[in-house]
Amino acid sequence: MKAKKILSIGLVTALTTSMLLAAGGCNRVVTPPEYPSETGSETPSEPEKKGGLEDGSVVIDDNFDDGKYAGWGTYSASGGSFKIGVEEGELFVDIASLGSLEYSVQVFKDGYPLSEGAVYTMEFDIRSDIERTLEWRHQINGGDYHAYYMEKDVAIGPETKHISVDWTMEDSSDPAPRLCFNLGAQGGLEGELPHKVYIDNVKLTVKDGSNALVPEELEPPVAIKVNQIGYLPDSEKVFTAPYDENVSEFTVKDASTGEVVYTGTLKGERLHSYSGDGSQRHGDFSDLREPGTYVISIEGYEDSYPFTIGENIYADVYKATVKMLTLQRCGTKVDKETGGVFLHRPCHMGEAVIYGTETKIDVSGGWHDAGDYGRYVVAGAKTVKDLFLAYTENEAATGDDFGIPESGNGVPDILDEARWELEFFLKMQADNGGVYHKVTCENFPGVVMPPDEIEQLVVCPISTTATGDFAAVMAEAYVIYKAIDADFANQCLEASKKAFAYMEKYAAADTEGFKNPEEIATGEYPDASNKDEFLWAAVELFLATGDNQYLQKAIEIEESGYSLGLGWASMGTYPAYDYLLYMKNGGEGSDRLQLNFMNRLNKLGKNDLNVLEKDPYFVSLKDNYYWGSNMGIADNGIFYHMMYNLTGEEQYERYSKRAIDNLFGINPAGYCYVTGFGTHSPKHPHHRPSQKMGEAMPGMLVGGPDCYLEDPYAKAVLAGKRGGLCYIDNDSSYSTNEVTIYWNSPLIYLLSLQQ
Ligand code: G3I
Ligand code: 9MR
Ligand code: ZN
Repeated sequence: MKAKKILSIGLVTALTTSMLLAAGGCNRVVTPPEYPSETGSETPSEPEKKGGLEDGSVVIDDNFDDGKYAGWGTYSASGGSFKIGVEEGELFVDIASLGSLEYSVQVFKDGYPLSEGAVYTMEFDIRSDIERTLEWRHQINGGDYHAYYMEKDVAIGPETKHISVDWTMEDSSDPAPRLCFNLGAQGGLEGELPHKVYIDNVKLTVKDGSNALVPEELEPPVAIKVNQIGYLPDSEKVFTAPYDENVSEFTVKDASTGEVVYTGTLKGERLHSYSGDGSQRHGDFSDLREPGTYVISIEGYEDSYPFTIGENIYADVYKATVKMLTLQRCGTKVDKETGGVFLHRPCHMGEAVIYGTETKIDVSGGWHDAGDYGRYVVAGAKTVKDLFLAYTENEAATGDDFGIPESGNGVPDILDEARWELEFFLKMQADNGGVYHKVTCENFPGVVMPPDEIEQLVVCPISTTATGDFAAVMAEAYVIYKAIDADFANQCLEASKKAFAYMEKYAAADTEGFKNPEEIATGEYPDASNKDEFLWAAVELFLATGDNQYLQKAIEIEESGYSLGLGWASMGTYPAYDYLLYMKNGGEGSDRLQLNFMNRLNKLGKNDLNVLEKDPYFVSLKDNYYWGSNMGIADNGIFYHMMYNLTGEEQYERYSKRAIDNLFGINPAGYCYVTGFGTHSPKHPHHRPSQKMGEAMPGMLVGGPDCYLEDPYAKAVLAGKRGGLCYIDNDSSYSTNEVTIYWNSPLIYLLSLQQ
């Protein structure tokens, strides 16, 4: 409705999606947990399938009278340019350029559900300064973005038009659809520009809800959590179950015969869960060594998922996690033998234009980052480093028979795979030594196979984080490939030195890090601090060459502050560990640097141990599950193993292994988070090839719980959930259910230790 003054204005720059939604977050007010209660003694009630919605119930009711437009956002692509805001109680869209697509100018509303079988009345008022048309639609917000209901070519002009339509939702219920007003180019429309369109009194009501199917509540996880893949015969074998004063015993039963093969006592300690799923406790059946497939049974609870005790039980998942990288290869075909249904023609073979120039270069190769097909240097560097660690730590485990194209060539497959990325990296280095941050198209593609993303590739500007990472992995590549292919190794070392020289010139001046250029909407990988990357480069170059200038630089950076970590942004733990191991093995260097590194790692390690000992799921995140939390858990597994190697303290080794138990099922949501493995694993990852083929590519670790609810689907279905329960197996939820090369790689490392 119209009001007198201009109340608020939002500005949209081209090619960004701005979410004007209420922010999620773990410090948000949460509703109390529904399951299980703090005593943990209740089993969950069966989810009900409720039928029907009340007639007349209001789903959307926005009249903009308060000047706000919560839940509304904008998307623009292919040249659309516009602003939105509220003026006199109406939502206005001030269009400067239509772009080339209907949705080049898109105003949308999120945050409402649609129920299958319901008859809705959709109403709104609309007018425009000029005679033009618009398209409006309710659509799925992800995947193929198909419409549930839409009208095209609706004529509008200066006279307010009241639209009122009844329609039936025929698709499956969708808890997070999107209502879109597409105001870009409509079949040759060339109206006067700029012009304004005004939207008001947007209302969606249930006209007839008698046949509506209301979605079931999310099914609660099975209460007894086990490592769904299983346990090695001589390993410690633990599980997690709700704390319950009424029972003290558990049994392990043969999964097929039901015969009890082991009886044990549940541990007494009551462990607080940060995920709102009640107190928990542990059980231990390490003494059971007999190979077989079993379940855990506790009176009053559903049996656990089955698990296996046996030698080599991680061999298949290990190979599959490595092969995922092969299947993510870009600039090549994936044949049927390697890829099965995920085979495809060579992809992304065209030259890429260097941003802001007309120069085109060949940057083919490397791995697709994730569910999208971008190739990002900082992400690739972490992945390569984890593969190097797996190789140097346990060379025996890095076989030559993983079923990748180079299998059987006499070089460990893990090194063949890493080299695929390194060859691409070499193409990403500019003449001045700097390394381009990434190569992607301007926007994320739709749900298409890799060769069907055919938009122009753009090489984005050099970043110091990419350059530092590049220098580090290239220096280590020299060491690793020296005996395999000396020419390649030398090429890596030269490239590393060149990148390092660039860092010496430009790193200090760069305090902001890479930012997406205006037209580019793909993954940003922002990171304002390049010190850890620079430190990493200095340490690896010192280890590769023994040259003191690099050691001096490492000392200087270390003393000026940097962040530890094994992620794509903070990576200081890699150089710290590599240097400490070198010194431990009798290397010559700076004792002071050794002491500083060790002090920092010890502090971090001890802090973690304190939390880990009290956490039911063996993680130190407490309730802070962020985007890619499974990487955090896997990275910590690496860190604890590093600490074990450095200190010999058994507790670290114990928790390093527990990271695998967590990822394979002992977590709040009860998933084995690797596609294709375990009984309850993700089936609908946000991964375009999997979405396109209608089945999950195996061997991929999904991102896992993200309590900040960073996509519309997660916002809709996970509201009120906490910590490790903020996970949803739906391909629209890119913030919890995407996959990436650098979430797989720490798991590859952990599994390599178990071979
Ligand atoms: O780590 C902090 C945590 O300490 C803090 O408490 C919390 C709340 O502010 O935020 C955490 O940071 C999060 C960060 O990931 C952790 O790495 C950010 O909120 C979160 O937005 C950020 O998400 C990143 C996401 O891109 C969006 O930029 C993911 O790490 C990153 O893995 C993901 O990467 C995408 C690429 O852009 C594109 N390709 C797919 C890939 C995977 O989804
Ligand atoms: O598919 C994209 C995924 O690979 C990214 O990690 C994610 C975060 O940047 O974004 C996904 O793309 C979504 C985009 O950000 C917003 N519109 C919907 C896209 C996915 O359906
Ligand atoms: Zn490709």
